[in-house]
Amino acid sequence: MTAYDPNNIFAKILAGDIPSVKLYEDEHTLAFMDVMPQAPGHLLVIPKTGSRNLLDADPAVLAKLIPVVQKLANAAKDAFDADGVYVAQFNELAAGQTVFHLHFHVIPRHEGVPLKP
Ligand code: DGP
Repeated sequence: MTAYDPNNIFAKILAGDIPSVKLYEDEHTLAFMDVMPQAPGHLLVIPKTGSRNLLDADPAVLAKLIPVVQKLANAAKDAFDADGVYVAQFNELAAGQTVFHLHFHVIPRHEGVPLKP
């Protein structure tokens, strides 16, 4: 398995070296707006510890992260008056991952409205 690279973009956001629009933060987790939103309200939830993706993540980290994903999925659904919420994450380049720090996409969805490519 490829090692975690601490120079990835989300590590730089965590370090405060790259700005982001923060939505939520606690001891273990940060959530911020996606810079290339596929729909209004598209946000990302990341752990503060360095996991490359779900494949190498410590289950104890996931146990802190997933309740925040759930909380923000509900909040985004309400805030954008959405019909549903898309929650996704990708593991390795072949699966569509481009930033190699574990993250969950949370995207409010409306009936009949496709995601932007
Ligand atoms: P992926 O690795 O394919 O699951 O998606 C990475 C997402 O990260 C993509 O939707 C765009 C977003 N992204 C990339 N660079 C930045 C950045 O510098 N700031 C923010 N807020 N989002 C970023």
